[in-house]
Parts: sequence; C-alpha cells; structure tokens
Amino acid sequence: MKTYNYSDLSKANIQQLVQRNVDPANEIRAIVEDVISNVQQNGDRALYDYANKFDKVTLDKLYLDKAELTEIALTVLPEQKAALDTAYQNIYKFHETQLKTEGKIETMPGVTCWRELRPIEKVGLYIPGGTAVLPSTFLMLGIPAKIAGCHEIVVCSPPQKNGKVNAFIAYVALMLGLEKIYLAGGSQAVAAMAYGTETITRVDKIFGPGNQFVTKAKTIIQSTTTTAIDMPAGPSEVLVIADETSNPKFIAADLLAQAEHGIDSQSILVCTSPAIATAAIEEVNKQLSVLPRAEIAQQAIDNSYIVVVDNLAQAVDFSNQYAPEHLILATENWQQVTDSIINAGSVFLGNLTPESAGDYASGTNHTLPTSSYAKAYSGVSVDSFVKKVTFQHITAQGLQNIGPSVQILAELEGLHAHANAVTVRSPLTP
Ligand code: HSO
Ligand code: ZN
Repeated sequence: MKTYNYSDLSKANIQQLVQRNVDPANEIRAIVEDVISNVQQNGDRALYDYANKFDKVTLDKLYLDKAELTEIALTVLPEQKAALDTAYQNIYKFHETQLKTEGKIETMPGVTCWRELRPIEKVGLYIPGGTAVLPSTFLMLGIPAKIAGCHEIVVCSPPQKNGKVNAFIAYVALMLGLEKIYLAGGSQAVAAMAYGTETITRVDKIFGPGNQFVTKAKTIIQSTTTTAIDMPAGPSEVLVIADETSNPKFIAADLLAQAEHGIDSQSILVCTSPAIATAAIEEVNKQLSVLPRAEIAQQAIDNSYIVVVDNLAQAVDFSNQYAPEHLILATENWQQVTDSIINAGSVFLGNLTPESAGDYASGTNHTLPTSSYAKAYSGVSVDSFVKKVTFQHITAQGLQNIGPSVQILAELEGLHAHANAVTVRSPLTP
C-alpha cells in the first residue's frame, strides 16, 4: 500500500487522492442505452433474451412464486436461519423508530401546517447476483420498505444457471412475506422496473447496488423517466482512522473486509502512528494470503493507500474531504472526534466495532453513499421509502391574518389571480 505523509501533500495532491476512479462510464452508457430501449420496446421478450445471453439460462417464466421459493429455501441450515433472524430483528428494531410523526404547527392564529408520511406506493429492489450473492442487501432494502408500508415491492435478481435464485435470497423473500422474485438481472432489470413489461410492474423508485451496468442504468432512467432511484452507488469503500491505541490486526481485517468486495473497492488507512501503519501493512499481507477471495482483495489493496497524519484532527480533516461510505474510528479516543465528523455514510466507533457488524446484523443500513456522495446523501432508511406530504388548514380568522401578506406578495410578483384567490374569500373573514 502506498503511504503518503499528510504534511507533504498539497491541496491539489489531496484533491487527487480523495477522487474515486472517475469511471470511463461512457463506454458503458451506449451498451446500457441499447438494453433499456430493447426492454422498453420488447418487454418480456427482451428479458428472456438477456437471460439467455448474460445469465446463460433459458427461462420458461420470468419469476419464482411462493411455492417455488419455499422449495428453494429448504436447504438453508438452522444456524443460518438463526443468524438471518437475528439480523432481521436488529435491522427491524433500528429502522422501526424512523417512522416518526410530526406535530401540527400553527404558524399564525388560524393557520395550521403539518407533514404526514405516505409510503411510496411501488418500489423496486434490485438484489445483485454476481461474484457475491448478498441476501443481507435484500434485508437492508426489504425491511425499511415493509416498515414504510410500500404497497407493492417488486424484487428483481438475476437467475442462476439453474433458473433459480440462491436459497438465502429465497429464504429472505419468505421472511419479508413477499410473493415473488422476478428473474432479471443487470441493466435489463432496472429498465423493466422503470418501464414495466407484461410481467413486471413499473415502479416509482428503484433501490439497490449493482455493477457498473446496473448503476449506469439507474442514472439513465432517473433522468429519462419518472422513476426515481435511491442513490448513485459506486464501488464500496472504507476509511480507517487509527492511532497508537489501535490494533494493527483489527485494522488489517477491516481493510480486507472491504477489499474483498471487488477489485475496485478502496480501503484507506489514515494513521497518526507510523509504527502502527507499518504493522498494519504487514498484517494485511499476512491475512490477505489466506483469504478465499485473495485475488480480488489484492487488486483492491493495490488501489488503496495510507496517509500518515500528525494528529487525529488532521485525520478527521482528511476523512471529511474523502467522505467515505464507511468510517472506522479504530481508536480508544473516538469520543474526542465524533463531533468533527461531517462527511461519512456510516461510522464505526472504537476498536471492537467491526464494519462487518453493520454490513450484516447490528441494525444500521448498509446501503450507503459511496464515491464522496456522503457529502450530500444519507444512506438508505425508512425515509427513502416514504414521502412527506404537507397539509394546511386556514380558518376565517387565519385568512384574515395571512390574507393581506399573500395579496401584497402576489401583486409584487404581478400575479393578480393569486391575489384574487384571497380577495374572493375575504367577505367570509370575520
Ligand atoms: N459493505 C457492503 C455491504 C455488504 N457487505 C453486504 C457484506 N455484504 C456495502 O456497504
Ligand atoms: Zn461489506
């Protein structure tokens, strides 16, 4: 891992370091646009063709129903069910509290305003099925969608070569009380949920991570259709802040947990102690060599770096500029720094809080903003599945109180009809 000294870095150097692979995605755009228009024009037919072409399977129908999911889920072992149950309970408990109702506000006597939550009616969840099938992502999207009360939850996941999904995905579908999983992957699944096909319902918002094709399709449909997306999701990343109280073994394990996601993942260490940084590198090499996904993790580590800083304040400053998806404060002194964290998707405090706890089971959501989007975006939560509709009610006395201001403001904007909407009601005020 390349090591930099913070004090040697110019502003421009830092700018360059915190920049993620700006993807040469325009090559991908043309392919994805083609897929989207094929699905738009040919619906199910296009999905069957893409299953053949990309997933190498000939499907006789585009979904698995509850009976089939139940059959597939039979191979899930009792201890695996128990772990999924623990994750489900904790994620549910944490997200449930996010459904808050706000009070009514009387802005002037007789003028009352408030907001009410309404679920997004139809949501689409994309559950990837590439090099790692992630049932945990299904929980992270399905649970808040359920809590929000979304009426229709459409789930697409790529079929395996046997024309099914894996047993854990099927089991999670049953835990969530879903009736079906649609067998579509990649940008074609996103297109299907944005435009609808004979089989797949068009949805109002699409959620979920995916490869570059899925992400590209989400960004395209966001600007060309009325279907919204959760957030632009790039390769996963972690930034670990460490000092002399950190444990190099733990640091290395956390860096590698992120690195094994994909060759384009990034694992950054920002450390006040050169000795701990050196020990962490040694540990990375040691732990990496025995990982089943060593080849992937190695490439991600090659694409990662260490910054040695003078103090924790500098570390946080760098981290805020990087705006990591996951931030680990691997220090006993984490209380000193939490207030100064501004840009991060999800933060893990102290030496005993591995990021993987949040990936699976502690309760927080793992669908988080990457590629510095943490500067402006939050991770997925129940909020992502609801809209907040404002309501207001004005009494006769309220109209008398607010009416003149509205009339004057309408006239100064030259919008006489707006003023009139008050004027015609004025005889009814006290
Ligand atoms: N770290 C990933 C989520 C995940 N990890 C799923 C394991 N499974 C992105 O936040
Ligand atoms: Zn992870």
